[in-house]
Amino acid sequence: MSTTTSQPPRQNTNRIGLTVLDYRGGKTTLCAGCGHNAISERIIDAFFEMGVAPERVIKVSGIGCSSKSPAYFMGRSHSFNALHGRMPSVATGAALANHLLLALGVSGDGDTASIGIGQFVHLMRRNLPMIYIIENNGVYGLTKGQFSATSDAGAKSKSGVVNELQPVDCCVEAIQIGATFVARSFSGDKRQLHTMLKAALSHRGSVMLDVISPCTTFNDHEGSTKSYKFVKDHEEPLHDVDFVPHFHSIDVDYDEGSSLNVTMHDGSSLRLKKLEHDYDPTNKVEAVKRLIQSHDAEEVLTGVLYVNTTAPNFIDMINMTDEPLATLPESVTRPSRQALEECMEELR
Ligand SMILES: Cc1ncc(C[n+]2csc(CCOP(=O)(O)OP(=O)(O)O)c2C)c(N)n1
Ligand code: SF4
Ligand SMILES: [Mg+2]
Repeated sequence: MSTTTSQPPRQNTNRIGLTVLDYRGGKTTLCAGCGHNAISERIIDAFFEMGVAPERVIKVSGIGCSSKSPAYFMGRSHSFNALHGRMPSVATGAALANHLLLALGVSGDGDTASIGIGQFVHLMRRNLPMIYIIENNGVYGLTKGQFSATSDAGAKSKSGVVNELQPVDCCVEAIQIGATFVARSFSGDKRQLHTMLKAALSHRGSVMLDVISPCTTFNDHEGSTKSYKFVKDHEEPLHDVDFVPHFHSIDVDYDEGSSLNVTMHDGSSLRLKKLEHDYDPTNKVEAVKRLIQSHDAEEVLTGVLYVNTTAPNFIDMINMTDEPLATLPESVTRPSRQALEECMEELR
C-alpha cells in the first residue's frame, strides 16, 4: 500500500509575498448582482497583482451603498467612512498628513455629483494624488432609488417617473478642472476596468474613474440608461487598454503603428490600441468634445479619456517635506517661542 502525505494547496503569491486573500475584506452586504461588488473584486485583483502593501493604503468614502463597499476589500488597510459628500476633504487631509500613503476614494454618483459636487471639483482642481472611483448607477441606491445628478434626461425610474434634468458628466467636470487621469468604464467589463485600475496605481495625480455600476434593485429596468442591458447595447470603447507594469516591462515588445504608449510616473506603460477612432487622450479639448458628442448620440463612451503625466500634483506644488507630516517630531512641527515672538513682532 502506498502512502501519500497531503500537502496544503500552493497559493500564488505576488511580488511582496502576499496571496489574494490578504487583499480581501468583510463579506458583502450589498444586493446580489450589484455592480459595486464587481468593482470591489477588480480592486482586489489589481492591488494584489501590482503588489501594493495593503497597510500602505487609506480607503476613504462617503455615504451610500457604494461608499459601504471599502469594507468589502483590503481589510488590512486604513479606512475612513466620512459624511455624505465629504470624502474629498477627509482624503485631502489624509494625503497631506502622510503623502506616502496611497489614497483610494470610493464614492457614488449621489455622493459625488449631487451633495458632494463642491468638494469633488476642489479635489480635482488640486490634482491631489489619489484614485477616486465613482460607482455610478444614476440613483441613490441606499435610499431606495431616487434619481441622482448623473441620471440622464429622459431616463425612467422603476416607478415610471421620467427625469427631466440634464446630467452632470463627472468626466467632463474632472477633465476641465484639473484631474490628470480620467477614464470611464463599466463594472461588467472585467478586463478594461482591471487594466485601468493597474494604470491608475502608477499615476501620481488625481485619477478619476467613473465606473457605470448598475443598481440591480432600483435601476436595472427598461427605460434606465444605467442598466446592464443599456450599457452593453450602447457602450462605445475608444481603444483597447493594455498595461505593462514597470517590473515586467523588460520582457515586453510593443507593436508599433496603431498603438499609443503612455509612460506612467513609475515607468510602467499604458498602451492604448486604437479601435475605429483616431483619438488622442492627451488632448483636453478633444476629450471634452468626444464626451459631449457621445452624450448627444446616447453612447456610453468608455476608455482612458484624458491623461497628463507632466502636470504637477498638489504635494509637489506645496513643496511638501519628504518625511510625512504625521511622523515628523513635535520639535520640528511646533514653532519655538522665539519664532512665535518674531512673528508677533512683525505684526505689531
Ligand atoms: C447629509 C445627508 N443627506 C442625505 C443622506 C441620505 N443619503 C444616504 S445615502 C444617499 C445617496 C447615496 O447615493 P449614491 O452616492 O449614488 O450611492 P449608491 O447608494 O447609489 O451607491 C443619501 C441621499 C445622508 N446620509 N446624509
Ligand atoms: S440597492 Fe442598488 S446600489 Fe444598493 S446594494 Fe442594492 S443593487 Fe447595489
Ligand atoms: Mg448611486
